[in-house]
Amino acid sequence: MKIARVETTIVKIPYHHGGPPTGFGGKVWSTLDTLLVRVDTDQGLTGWGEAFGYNVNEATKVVLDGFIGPLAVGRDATDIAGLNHDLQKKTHNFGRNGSVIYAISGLDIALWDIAGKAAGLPLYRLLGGAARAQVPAYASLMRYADDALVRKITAEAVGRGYRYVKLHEVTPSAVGAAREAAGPDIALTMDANCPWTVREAKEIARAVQPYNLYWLEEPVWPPENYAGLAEVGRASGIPIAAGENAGSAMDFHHMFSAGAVTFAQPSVTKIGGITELRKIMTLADAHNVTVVPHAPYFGPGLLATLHLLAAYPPSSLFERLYVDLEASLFGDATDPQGGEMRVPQGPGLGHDPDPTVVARYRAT
Ligand code: SMN
Ligand code: MG
Repeated sequence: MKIARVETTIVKIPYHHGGPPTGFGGKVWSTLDTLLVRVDTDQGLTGWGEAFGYNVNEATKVVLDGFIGPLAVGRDATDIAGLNHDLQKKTHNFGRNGSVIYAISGLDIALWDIAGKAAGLPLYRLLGGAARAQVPAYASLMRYADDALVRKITAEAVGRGYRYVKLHEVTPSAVGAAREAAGPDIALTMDANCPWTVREAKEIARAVQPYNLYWLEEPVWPPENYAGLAEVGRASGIPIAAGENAGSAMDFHHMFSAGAVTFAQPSVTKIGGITELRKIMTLADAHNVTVVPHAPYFGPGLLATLHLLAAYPPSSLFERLYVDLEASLFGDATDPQGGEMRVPQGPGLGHDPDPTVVARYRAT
């Protein structure tokens, strides 16, 4: 079975989150955007993947359309690991981290979808998972930079059944506000997105100690300062989480060797897809690290992450970005119920993007 075609579409869906317009990476997000990767085989099977993402969707699309897609056409669609390895080697000098590996990730997810469909099995079964109906999720709040809003939205997320809440805030007072709203029994985490020197990070970590954080995520600049992360973790006793900005399993090897993290956060649409993420799960096991994938997205990457978690024995968490979308690519499959996400039970990823939603919200 050969890869006959690789096609990309960007879908932009309006959303709300209970606060004023916000976003990540210096951009205000008025829509939540998904880069869909459709792969057709010469045997008539179609798979769907998702490549990261958001602010670089247009760039990743160009890489898929002009570089990775053409390299993949004509290759054996069932040789997923072989093709992933070959593409990584061929393209290494054009970007081990960024749009090139994101493009390979989207392709890899689509090929796993095809493999599941060909076998007639949900992906988590193919990955060796037992029947598992749901996985617990954490509410990943947008950045509000407003303690009153943090208090309100945290209370709302807990009211919706979440037992785990992540803040994208950078002040101890915001964490205090969230702790007050959540009460003592909810696991609270703080994602700073790499702002501080090691010394500054240690000070902030000391200041948030009373709030009993479940993890502190990416406190240090730059993200690959693994020794710095290890130092903050040691000094504060707060478990450190990181990994969404790593580019490969080898990056995680360095991270784990430095003792940098308690929680590893590879992102399936960034790291090289399901193939690369599974390597990291094995590596993490050997280092006594728990994988909690980065997954603030709503396309096939969300579904792929659910399958990976369903096939991952240590108990872990799904990251559900705490926003409400105007429309969903997969009906109610992207909605949590009582703080848990349902694991799709259909073949492959379990759902194809709804063509009416794609047609209505497609940007390209
Ligand atoms: C994040 C990164 C990129 C886009 C959205 C959110 C954030 C997370 O760091 O961990 O979800
Ligand atoms: Mg993060």
